[in-house]
Amino acid sequence: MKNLEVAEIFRDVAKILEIKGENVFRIRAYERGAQNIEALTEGLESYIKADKLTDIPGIGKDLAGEIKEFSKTGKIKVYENLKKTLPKGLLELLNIPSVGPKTVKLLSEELKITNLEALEEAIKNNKLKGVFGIKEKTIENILKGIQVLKRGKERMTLAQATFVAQEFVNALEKLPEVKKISAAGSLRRQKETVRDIDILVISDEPKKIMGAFTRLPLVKDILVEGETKASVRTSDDVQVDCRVVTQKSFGAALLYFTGSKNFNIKIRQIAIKMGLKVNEYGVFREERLVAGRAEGEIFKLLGMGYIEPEMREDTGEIELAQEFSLPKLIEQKDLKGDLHAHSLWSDGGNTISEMADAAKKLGYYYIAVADHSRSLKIARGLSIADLKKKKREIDKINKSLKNFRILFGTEVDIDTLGNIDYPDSVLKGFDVVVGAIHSGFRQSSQQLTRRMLKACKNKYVHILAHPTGRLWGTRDAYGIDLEEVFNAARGTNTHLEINAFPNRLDLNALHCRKAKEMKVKLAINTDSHTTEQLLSMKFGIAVARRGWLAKEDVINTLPLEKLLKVLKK
Ligand code: DGT
Ligand code: CA
Repeated sequence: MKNLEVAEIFRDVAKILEIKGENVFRIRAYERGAQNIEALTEGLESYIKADKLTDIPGIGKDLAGEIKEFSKTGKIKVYENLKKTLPKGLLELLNIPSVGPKTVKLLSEELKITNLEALEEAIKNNKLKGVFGIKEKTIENILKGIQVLKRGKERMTLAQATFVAQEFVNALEKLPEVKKISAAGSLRRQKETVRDIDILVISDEPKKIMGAFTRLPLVKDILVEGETKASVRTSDDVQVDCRVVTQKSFGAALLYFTGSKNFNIKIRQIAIKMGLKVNEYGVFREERLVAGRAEGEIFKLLGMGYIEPEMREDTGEIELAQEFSLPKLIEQKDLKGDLHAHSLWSDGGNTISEMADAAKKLGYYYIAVADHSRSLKIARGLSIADLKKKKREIDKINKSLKNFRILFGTEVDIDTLGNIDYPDSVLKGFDVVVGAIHSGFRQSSQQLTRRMLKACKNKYVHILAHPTGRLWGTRDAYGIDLEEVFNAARGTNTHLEINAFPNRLDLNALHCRKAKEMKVKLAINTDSHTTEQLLSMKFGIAVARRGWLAKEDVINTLPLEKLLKVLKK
């Protein structure tokens, strides 16, 4: 159980109660509970064990009971029941940035607006203008927020798609009729978002596979069921397509269904020039099958090197493959550590020691525990006095570790004017300083860019975290001039981050290519708040690979001593 999960539920309860116009004291109680849980330095489990939940300020008998319930069942009934009392789409309105419970209440009571679509319609028909003093600018922001949310609904994050696909693969793999199974489509290309999941199976008994696939417990509706192809929808409304092919066509089918579409078109054109025909069944000369079992033999036949799925977008990779000069893409095993993680010292859910153990188990040699800085009160940013205590704890643990080092880090706030939240005298004591913007997202592009440039110029800021601030489904990237930031970064030996947190993936793949072109080195970090989140590294790797990065382009592939040298500005 994570403290922040419980806090988030309590906040949601408070919001629902406010929409329903319930007792103010009850609303406040949940808000205060949420706030105080966020402020804890220990996990809620340890309070349960010691039977001391009610010692937490703001946690009375009721809330304590709900925390215990969540620990046992993963749910809180009060919350589940409350959700049911609201029209289905209403809670979603709360997810729109700049829309709070008061507005939602007004919208639903006065205008009978209870979902995103209705709100969008109302704005388009000018129904919100002049109502309850909502300003023109706010309406504009609401509309923008709706677009972001809607896009988030149409496509899922790579992490969600990976999870759903894995469930299907795990279930199907068990069938004796399945000889081989692989994801295809945008998921195999590791695109940052995925519309639907494509799965490819080798089997000589397609009917059995189709039967099993469409009857899996995860499946809610069957959209299409054919002899060798079926489409289903899961209970989470994710569409999954499954195709069965024979062994001798597997490579051709994998190539075709991995795409992308533009990539396929270019490949087909190249084949035609060579007198060949490529389709999902194989490569044919006249009517004779000349290749198809494996992707490798098809690339070879077409006179090119093997193109990794992540690169297949027809943005120059095919030409490089024809010259056999594709980059060797970075892999997970190249990484030596993670340079951005949190602990219970700020808003994380695990101790420094737990984070270090988990990182060590992943095969890393270092982890920078970079907790928030003093101004970020909401995330329990550390005062200068706290930093001294934290440093002592790190030193002590490091003494007991072999072949692994906890780096004393900070995710330091870059304020609205570009000032850094700790003075240089404090900054210079850190091993790793990760600078980040957490406020003033609505500033102009120039202002935001200026903040980043100023941070680059600071002698002690090593890495700029989640540089564009994008949160998939919640917030678009803010308009910084990345090219200018890359220039400044190169000039000052500052590095930019690929934040691997599933709804961030920031920088994105295109930014990575640009950074590489401009000779800026990047760090791939998870921004983990718990030990499990360290596993998100694979999504950061996906972005890097889609951005054509090699091991040399990423600083946390370096062994510790070299890394520390590279960080010096
Ligand atoms: P998505 O699902 O929107 O995230 O992206 P994809 O790439 O998975 O697209 P999807 O599911 O429509 O199709 C899977 C693959 O099938 C796609 O990457 C390439 C291939 N494909 C689909 N439609 C066409 C087409 O019209 N022409 C060609 N050459 N290939 C296609
Ligand atoms: Ca797809």
